[in-house]
Amino acid sequence: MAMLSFERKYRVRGGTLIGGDLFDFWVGPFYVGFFGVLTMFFAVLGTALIVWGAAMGPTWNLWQINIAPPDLSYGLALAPLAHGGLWQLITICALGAFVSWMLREVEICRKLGIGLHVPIAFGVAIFAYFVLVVVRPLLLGAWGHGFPYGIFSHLDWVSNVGYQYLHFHYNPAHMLAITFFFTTTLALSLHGGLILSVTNPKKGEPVKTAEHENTFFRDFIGYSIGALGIHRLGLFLAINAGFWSAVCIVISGPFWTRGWPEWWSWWLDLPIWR
Ligand code: 07D
Ligand code: 07D
Ligand code: U10
Repeated sequence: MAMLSFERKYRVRGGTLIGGDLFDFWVGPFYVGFFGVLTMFFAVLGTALIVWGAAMGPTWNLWQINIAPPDLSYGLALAPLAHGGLWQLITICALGAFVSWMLREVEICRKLGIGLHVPIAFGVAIFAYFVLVVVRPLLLGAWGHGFPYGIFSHLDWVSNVGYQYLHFHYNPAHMLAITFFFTTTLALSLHGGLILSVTNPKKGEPVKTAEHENTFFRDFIGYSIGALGIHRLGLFLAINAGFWSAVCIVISGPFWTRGWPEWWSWWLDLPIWR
């Protein structure tokens, strides 16, 4: 079915989570829905607050604009706008926009009658952000532990926090997260490469089939995970990358306050060596 006639067929009312028929329409290619309006509301407001913060600051250089969280001395209190209050409001807007965006994905899935895999995957990214700017600051007792909103300033934060634990690479959950990130790119490159190699043959050659795909990997590594399997694996790897990232940062501070290399002394302390 051509795309245009498919869209006409499926673009019917229903499947919304809230608001019934209100906002159940499309603008150009975009489905709107209650959560589309909510996304727009939070995104426009959040961006306006960032621009306001930039206007207060010393620079309009896009790379250097920085909206910092409150000083640690404010603890978990609300801060004055110019001293981190803006960061607090922007964080609320960001979470509002991300969660609304995810729920808009859910509504689209429901309309199409497909699974909720995409919104669930996005939920893991939101979870990692939520851990960085809400869970960890709450556990440490100050909003000042959140990361600053700025292109370069957030890099400084990552580096500084990393060195607070001497050598962040020794954080075992960071190792797991990195391994999942690397494996995700390996899996996507193998999958992208394999699909292109069978569906985009040289001129005059026929398009190949699933048997070719399976045989390639059976010849190569003795096993083929299959067409459905590689997508399950991809989602599993990517979700774990985000999940273990959240774990690696939430344990740094709330559950382990010394350098990460020291954590490994449990290995040296094993009774087996004594
Ligand atoms: C390609 C999808 C498109 C999304 C894009 C990002 C904005 C920000 C805001 C000026 C893959 C749009 C950017 C809306 C503009 C202002 C105030 C996704 C794609 C193109 N980071 N990070 C970047 C964010 C964190 C880290 C780039 C966001 C953590 C490192 C971009 C968040 C830690 C490096 C960016 C976030 C961290 C970057 C490219 C939120 C650990 C880089 C991102 C909301 C996760 C790289 C100058 C990209 C870079 C980079 C955005 C959080 C570490 C500006 C929105 C605190 C080490 N980050 N980041 O392609 O070049 O993502 O930085 O959590 O080296 Mg970051
Ligand atoms: C948080 C992004 C969420 C995004 C959302 C959507 C918009 C809309 C609109 C485009 C989680 C935003 C959307 C704004 C845009 C339009 C239209 C994703 C998030 C919801 N590290 N490290 C990680 C590596 C070192 C340190 C994670 C590698 C050093 C700290 C990952 C190396 C030190 C933290 C990772 C390395 C250090 C991390 C990041 C190598 C510094 C974290 C991925 C090769 C000296 C962070 C939850 C992530 C983390 C994190 C990888 C090195 C410190 C596993 C490969 C040794 C302090 N590092 N790191 O989390 O876990 O994505 O955050 O050396 O906080 Mg690290
Ligand atoms: C995959 C796949 C596959 C495919 C695929 C893909 C994965 C095999 C079949 C998809 C993959 C790709 C296309 C590849 C490229 C993708 C990436 C590299 C990922 C990164 C993507 C990007 C960088 C692009 C990002 C672009 C975005 C997010 C679009 C931006 C859009 C908007 C800003 C509009 C969003 C729409 C909303 C929120 C709802 C609708 C709203 C409107 C249309 C605006 C009008 C507003 C209203 C009516 C509401 C009014 C608002 C109000 C009242 C609030 C006002 C508030 C105030 C304060 C003023 O596996 O299969 O192929 O293709």
